[in-house]
Amino acid sequence: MKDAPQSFADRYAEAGFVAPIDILDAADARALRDDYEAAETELEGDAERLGLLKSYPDRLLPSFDAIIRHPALIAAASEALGPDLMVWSGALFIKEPQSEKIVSWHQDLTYWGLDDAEETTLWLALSHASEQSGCMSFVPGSHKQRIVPHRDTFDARNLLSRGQEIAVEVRDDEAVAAPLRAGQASMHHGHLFHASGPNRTDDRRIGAAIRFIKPAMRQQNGAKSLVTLVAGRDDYGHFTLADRPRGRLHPEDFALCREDAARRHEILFEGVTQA
Ligand SMILES: O=C(O)CCC(=O)C(=O)O
Repeated sequence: MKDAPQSFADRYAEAGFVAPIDILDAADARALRDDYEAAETELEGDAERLGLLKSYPDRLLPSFDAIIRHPALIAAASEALGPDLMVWSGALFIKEPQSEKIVSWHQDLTYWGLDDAEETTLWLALSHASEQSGCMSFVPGSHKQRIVPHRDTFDARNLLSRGQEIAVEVRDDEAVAAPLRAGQASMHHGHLFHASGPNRTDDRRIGAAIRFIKPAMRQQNGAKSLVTLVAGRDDYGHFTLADRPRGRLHPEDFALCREDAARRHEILFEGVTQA
């Protein structure tokens, strides 16, 4: 007798990830990318605001605020976390054409200063993420371990802020690549081992890493990071709830993002002497 297909929640619980998940059609994914790239053009030469745009597209562009509330993303995140959901971050990971930038093997929750593991990432591809362009790879089942030791490399090739990598051996033959078409997403657990390679194509590889958490989570140092309540209720008040963006690239939204970035920088680099 053939086994019944596993449910989404069972696949996620067992492997620590699910991919691919259809979210947007090609035209809508393209429109979202175009909106982001138009904003990049508008901010050309302004490295500080470009950096904030990459870290907070959902706070600075109404199109990205709408995306983090997309019913298909909410449905997927709810499978892992239930009905009450906040977005803790919606930052973009971009690899330019023919870029050597990589992401080393890591577990997301290592340095975010959160007190629990009630978190999942929906990584939404805004361009094709193939093995050639540096899609993510996951080690199935590795989320069942708690956080393993990491070391900081501060390698300039690494897209991660501390160049952090897992200090124990990760065998490449244990890893599974998760290619995505533009508009598809993968979902992964905050303890899952994952990494990605360089971009050997002539197009940018762009993905929005949308981090959903349960409202009961908190920053261990008591900081009230800026988050967006995207489904259900917040009965805890552990975070600062963001309103929708005031407009497109609005100065007051930049000010809020700037303040939050300083708060998060402190959390991320706590105890680090070399930055
Ligand atoms: O974009 C990438 O290649 C890596 C992203 C990542 O590590 C994450 O979303 O947790």
